[in-house]
Amino acid sequence: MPRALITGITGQDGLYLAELLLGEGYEVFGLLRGQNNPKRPLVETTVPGVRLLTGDLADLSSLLRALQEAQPDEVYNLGAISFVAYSWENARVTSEITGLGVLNMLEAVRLHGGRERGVRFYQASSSEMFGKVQEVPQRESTLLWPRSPYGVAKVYGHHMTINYRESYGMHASSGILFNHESPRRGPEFVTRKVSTAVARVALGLQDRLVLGNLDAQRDWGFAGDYVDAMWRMLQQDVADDYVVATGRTHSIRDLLDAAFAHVGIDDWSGLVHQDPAFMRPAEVDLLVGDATKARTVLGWEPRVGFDELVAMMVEHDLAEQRALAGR
Ligand code: GDR
Repeated sequence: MPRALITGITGQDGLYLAELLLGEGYEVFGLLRGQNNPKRPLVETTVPGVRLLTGDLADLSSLLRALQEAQPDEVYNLGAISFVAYSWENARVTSEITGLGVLNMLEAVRLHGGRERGVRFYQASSSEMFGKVQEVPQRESTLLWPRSPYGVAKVYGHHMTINYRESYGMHASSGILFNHESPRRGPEFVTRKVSTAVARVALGLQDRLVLGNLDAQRDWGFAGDYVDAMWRMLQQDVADDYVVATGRTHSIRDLLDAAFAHVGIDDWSGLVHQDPAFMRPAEVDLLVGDATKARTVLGWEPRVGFDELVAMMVEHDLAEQRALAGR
């Protein structure tokens, strides 16, 4: 039975990846941070087969202990402070967890004898590293130009992953994932913020939605598809870096069009308001990825398109909000 350790098990991707690995017959371990973590019940009910270990990306010895307990064949480093807007106000802690946390995990795998034991490592890198894009679409070789403390920290983790591969011969791969969403997305991210608000407007529970920049463009895919790309990367004989994206980009306005249309509202102009509080000090204007390498080498394809993704999220939130309102 192959064994996997996932950091960031409480997040959207951790849950989807755990489901995938359990389905593939893995023994799955999840790293949980902190004392009495409030997300423990979520993990225990969503993926009951996962064995939870405690540890913190800021604490190397806790990572070593987790590796000793889990004895993993594959390590998926999904843990991070992942909300870009938060990273300006909390640049230091974002750098320590999202950046230096990667070094700690790589170093723990190395000290654990990862290369000798054949441990394979996945780093969750991000399209935010492209920031002020130097090429359209963005591919593995595109110059990185991050625009947020979060993006800078992810660049550090990405290059450190490559460095451990090159310095120590570790099987360490970096997946440069573009935005990926689902009904499990946190409410602070724009897709879920919109899908929840649209459901509540349709049910008469809310009359307006307040957003920031409506002109930014993102390449949005379905998180369930993207964890499959992570797994495929670690099944390769040779570790490498891959862009994972749909190749299609949409603005926040397109997102609003699709979400409101799903509940029969064609003109949302009176329902959406803009507030500078949601604007970012520096914006990533246009992200669109070229996943040719992932398609050809990994045989990976995104299955869920933009309209289907938005419909899935709005439907989920309609059911959830109805249930909450009925309580
Ligand atoms: P992003 O996701 O920063 O791309 O990072 P997010 O959904 O937060 O923002 C996407 C775009 O929407 C604009 N926007 C708003 N965003 C939020 N959150 N709230 C608003 O009210 C709002 N109004 C407009 C933003 O300005 C931005 O342009 C996500 C995260 O999951 C990262 O961890 C991951 O690395 C990248 O995707 C790939």
